[in-house]
Amino acid sequence: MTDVDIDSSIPNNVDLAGDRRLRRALESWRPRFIEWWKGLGPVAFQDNDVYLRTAIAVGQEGWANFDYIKMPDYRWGIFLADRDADRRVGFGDHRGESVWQEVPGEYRADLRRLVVVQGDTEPASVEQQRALCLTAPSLYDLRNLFQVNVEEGRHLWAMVYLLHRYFGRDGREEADEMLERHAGDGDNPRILGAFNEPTPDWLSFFFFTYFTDRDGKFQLASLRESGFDPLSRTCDFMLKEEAYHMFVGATGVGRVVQRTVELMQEHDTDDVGPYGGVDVATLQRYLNLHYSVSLDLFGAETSTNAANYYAAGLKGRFQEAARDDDHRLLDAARTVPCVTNGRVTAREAPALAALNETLRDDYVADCRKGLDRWNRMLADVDRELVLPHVGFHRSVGEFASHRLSPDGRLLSEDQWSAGVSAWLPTDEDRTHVESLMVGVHEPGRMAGWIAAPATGVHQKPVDYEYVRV
Ligand code: BYC
Repeated sequence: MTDVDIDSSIPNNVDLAGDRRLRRALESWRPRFIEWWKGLGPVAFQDNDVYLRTAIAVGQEGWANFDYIKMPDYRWGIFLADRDADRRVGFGDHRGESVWQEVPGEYRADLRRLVVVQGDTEPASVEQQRALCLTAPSLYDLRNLFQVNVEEGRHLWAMVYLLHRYFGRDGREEADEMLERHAGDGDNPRILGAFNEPTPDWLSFFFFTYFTDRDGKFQLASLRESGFDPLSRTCDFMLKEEAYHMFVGATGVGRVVQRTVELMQEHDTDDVGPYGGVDVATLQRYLNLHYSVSLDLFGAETSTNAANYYAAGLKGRFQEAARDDDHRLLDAARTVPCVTNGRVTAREAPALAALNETLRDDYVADCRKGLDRWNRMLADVDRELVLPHVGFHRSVGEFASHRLSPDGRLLSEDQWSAGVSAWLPTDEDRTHVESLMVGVHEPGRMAGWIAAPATGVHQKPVDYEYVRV
């Protein structure tokens, strides 16, 4: 077990007290983080008491504490999962060697890039979601939004710790730049596409936490396999918190679906908009948008970056150890989708080069599970939600230069223009969804477009005062 220093100005289990230079460097980054949080974090409720979970340890039992806290006072800490002294690199050219406790010189640039890309997404999502607190459908949801936000802040701390501790001066500069790029900024945007898209309403938020946070799950799980042990242990612990973020998305969309079904039955119509609901076609369009934007986050179908990361032992596959192969992939091949002679087809590619696609496949399978649950409710009204074709509305990789319909047909530009209003959120959809967004602040009460959750947080009732407003 690693000792936890919970009373330090930066709670940690990485012995900051024993490294004065590092502690002082992080302490000098802290005011800039707080300034960023106050300036670009939630636009309101910064002085209210919020019932939040705070990480305080890394063991199986009791790793978090629940209490009222004002968000700027949240104890953002640095926690790495416990070290396994016998851990070995599980894949690539170094398979079987002891994992590294310091950054190998030859992999420094690649590792730094991975840490920076990962880190950049965390504050980005907080920025994207900053105005949502004004229109939360309940106090329960408001609290969940803030929980997600403070933990994304902690995930930024996790990456900033790695940059400061292991990457010297350029690491410190990268840490500063995390607070200088901003989601959607014309001059200095966030690194990955999906993190520059606005999250203008709660329906978008739930789909974002379902689809985009799930990319986080798969990327973090791949980085957890890393031969660079501090990165692996950091991601291992981040995944604990990440699970809740996806729960917020899965149950959030599920509650909207439930309410839609209720309204359809009550009024005997598909068109629940006039009754203050979101109809299934609109849900499908929001799903199409967030799913396709999240698919882009896995990169191109074949990537020398991905092959190099794997060969070097920096980034593995999802659940690497459970795979029944040589974990080097030097001679392996697989097919990847492509467009040839006006047809969507597949081509063979080296498995090493196709690792982004392999991770995307795992992600797609995981996405289906939530849909199955939502569709069990929708079956009562004879409707269903579907995942669009992987080539629909893509901006990265093979499909970026083609137009595909959600069912995977190649389209001309004219056909696309004629169909797009059925496939992606329209201005009308957005106006309607926006009209439903009203803040509800009475404990236990829900806005009319969403059903109540089945249970509250941490054994508290649904009508608990999760935020003291
Ligand atoms: N937008 O070789 P390729 C999370 C760039 S989410 C813009 O295929 P690679 C979270 C790419 O950088 C998880 N650019 O790329 C969720 C490359 O540029 P260079 C975040 C893109 O490197 C919710 C070029 O295109 N973590 O935690 O194989 C809330 C060629 O592409 C995009 C990670 O992503 C894009 N979507 O794969 C909060 C893990 N895609 O090098 C948090 C770390 C690609 O030619 N990152 N490009 O200049 C990685 O492993 C890889 O960087 C990527 C890209 C998988 C993202």
